[in-house]
Amino acid sequence: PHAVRLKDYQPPEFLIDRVDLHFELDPDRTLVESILQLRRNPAATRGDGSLVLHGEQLDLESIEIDGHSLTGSEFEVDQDSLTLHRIPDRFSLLTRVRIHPSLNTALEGLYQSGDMLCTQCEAEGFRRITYFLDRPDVMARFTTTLVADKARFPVLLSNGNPMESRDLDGGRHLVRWEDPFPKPSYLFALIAGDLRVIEDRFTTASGREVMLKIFVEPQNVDKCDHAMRSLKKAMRWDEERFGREYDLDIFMIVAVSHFNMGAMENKGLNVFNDKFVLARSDTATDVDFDGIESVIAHEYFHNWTGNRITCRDWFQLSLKEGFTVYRDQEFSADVGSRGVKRISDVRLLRAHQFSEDAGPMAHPVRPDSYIEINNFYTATVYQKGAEVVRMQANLLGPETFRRATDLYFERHDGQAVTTEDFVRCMEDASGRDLTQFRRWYEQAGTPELTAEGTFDAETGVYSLSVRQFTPPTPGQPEKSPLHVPLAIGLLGVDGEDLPLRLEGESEAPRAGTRVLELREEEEHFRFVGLSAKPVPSLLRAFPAPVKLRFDQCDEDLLFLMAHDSDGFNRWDAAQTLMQRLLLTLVRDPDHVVPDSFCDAFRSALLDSAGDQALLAEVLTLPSEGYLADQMDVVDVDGIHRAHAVLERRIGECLRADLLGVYRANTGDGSPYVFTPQAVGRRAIRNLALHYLMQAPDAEILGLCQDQFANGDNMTDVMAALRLLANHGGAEGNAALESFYRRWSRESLVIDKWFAVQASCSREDALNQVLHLMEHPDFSLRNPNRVRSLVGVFCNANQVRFHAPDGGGYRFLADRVLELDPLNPQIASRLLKSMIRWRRFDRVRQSLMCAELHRILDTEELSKDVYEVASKALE
Ligand code: BAL
Ligand code: ZN
Repeated sequence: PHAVRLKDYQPPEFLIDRVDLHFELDPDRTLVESILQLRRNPAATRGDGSLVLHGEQLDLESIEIDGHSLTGSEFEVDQDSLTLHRIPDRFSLLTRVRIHPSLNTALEGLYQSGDMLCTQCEAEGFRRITYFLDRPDVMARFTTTLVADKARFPVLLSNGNPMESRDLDGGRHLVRWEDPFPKPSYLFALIAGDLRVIEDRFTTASGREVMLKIFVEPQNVDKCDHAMRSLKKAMRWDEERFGREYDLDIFMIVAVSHFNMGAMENKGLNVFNDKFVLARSDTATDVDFDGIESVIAHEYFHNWTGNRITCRDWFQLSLKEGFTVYRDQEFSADVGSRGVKRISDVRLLRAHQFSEDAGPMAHPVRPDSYIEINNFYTATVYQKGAEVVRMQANLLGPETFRRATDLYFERHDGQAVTTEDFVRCMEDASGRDLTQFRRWYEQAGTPELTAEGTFDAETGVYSLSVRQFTPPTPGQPEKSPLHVPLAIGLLGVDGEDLPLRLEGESEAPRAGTRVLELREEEEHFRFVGLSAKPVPSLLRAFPAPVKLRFDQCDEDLLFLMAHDSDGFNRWDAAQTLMQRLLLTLVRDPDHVVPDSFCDAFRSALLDSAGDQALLAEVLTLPSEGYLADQMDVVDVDGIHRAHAVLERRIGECLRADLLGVYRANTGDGSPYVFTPQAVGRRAIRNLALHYLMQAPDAEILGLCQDQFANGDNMTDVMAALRLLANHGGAEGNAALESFYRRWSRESLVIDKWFAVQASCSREDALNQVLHLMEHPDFSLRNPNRVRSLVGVFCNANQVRFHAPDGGGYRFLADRVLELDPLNPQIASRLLKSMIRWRRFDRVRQSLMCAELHRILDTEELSKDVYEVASKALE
């Protein structure tokens, strides 16, 4: 397989103005007739005059140019293209092809999910539907006619507005859709199925009525209210915050059970993994409700950031994804708790993106080469991309940033553009020079800031020096300094914010946070007018995706944890303290957890004035995976043991306090609500139960069993089930059995049942997972099922996946090889859990390496898996 490079980008030689598609739908054998209106692109550099269309796995039946059938000598077809020679500058091309949705296990293009037919075209799936210029800079107006058996497929959907609907002979019917907005092929969608619809209406800011429809399989009609509420909230928010109105008369969402990603923003017809649509309080947890709200918003926001303005090429993926993630993060912060949202976003960034940036697949936010673009739907493109937008928003300030995004929408509406075009709008609207800032898009790796501070009591000056360094990443041995916004505060002896006056400034700014803009490798700042040694609070609200090395003593961290006006840094101080203690316990298993730690934990726990969700974040230990990232050589067993020791110690020494918090936050019998307050109460209560269950006596076990049996919502039931399953024994087995019996008909709940067992740290976890692979409900063909069993075991069960006998690695490699011919995207995503093998001890290194070689030596690997395995071994 060869790499595609950004530097080789060429504009398309032809443009497509109109596309008329006609589908005769049949799961086994669908006919696709396509008529394209093509013309030469005046902006293209002339090639040899021929036209090369993308096409894969298509059985070509006939071709016509301007009504004339072509003979075999007038075109060439190979595995991935159709080449036409000697063609006019402007012409109409008709192709007829057959495709086979029921055999499509890769879930790209048109495929069968349960009883329905659906599509997934991003990034390059449209070429599995018909011959086309399947690249995002070719934007065309689509008309789609769908013909199918009416009894089997009563609902037929595509992009845009419905224009015609009529019955045909033989029990068939026809529906025609027209999308007035030019779009790239990756935004095409069609759906055919026996679906129920939930309807609502939305009146836009300018007074237009939009029909909102959510389509689901019949058994799920009672699980759509939250999704509909979320959609309406998102539509209103985008009008208010970004001035963006919806543009069609109808907006549709369809929930499908077999889906590779979370969801897809096809124009007017968003197709969703049903996990991000369906929720009832007894079947979905708070995390699910939250995920639905943000994914519905994310896909809706793409209508402007992705669809109206799209990417010129796939290297620009972050243009739409980074910006849209930023927008959905801001939405969630506005409708929920901003502080908690920031913490959970940074937790995710540190856990996934920082580790990606430190591994063999590290790449810039705007990558410059790929073998398979599906491998680049990554935490770097999405989450770091969002941080890069956030930094620009913060550098510009809210009003200027809004002017800059208005300019972006006005200047580029209807175009396929680049991240460079985005940054230029930021510059043009603000007058700022972002030349150096652009390096954030170009350089991979997580920058490390090393800070040192000293206080001179005689002069009242606090001196801060900051060095920045970005480690080498594949293909980028040396980095240049970045433009880094560093938000800081200084706390006085009573914990209040001090004014931050830099030497040479005549006026003292107001007390609070100040943003320093770093540009050089090393910079020095002198804050004057201080009467006592301050406690510095650096990186407030996490202003840049960097690691900070700053040697702060435990006392200062405890002080920040108690007093920092910045909620994020209160949390971060607690995390640093816990991380320090845990790493000490890893190195020295005999280390005694100091009473001062329990005291600090207790006073935070009993601070009932605070936001409970924030408190739960503060009191949650850093994960085993995150601790692993802090070690040069990962000590898998030591980390697991240290984690267990500390959790048990918290449970024992704070038993009475935890029980008090548990009881104080027990529901009053009123029905489930998804509000930040209610979510916070459930979070702190279940965290208390979690610590209590680390060394449970009969009373605690009884509480947990009671919560499992009588909990009136899935958040509480799942929390108790997870604890009982980890506790094991008869109680654990009984809970798992009863849960299965109760929910065996709810596929998304059964995913949870698989996931709980896959994450269970009991010693025979791998055997249990192997046993579950034989369960009648397990299928390699359903990505959600694969993720909940195989994915969870390999990513969320560090100690068992990395068992020293290599059983976990063999298991993963076997699954990757089994899945690759079926669904390469899912296979390659799973494989990523083994690519950072160099961080482990020699025994584990050689075991992982052997499995990676076994994969790479396999014939007919997909590009997806080949790219990940080969880069891992480079
Ligand atoms: N565009 C793929 C799914 C998403 O990021 O919204
Ligand atoms: Zn997206």
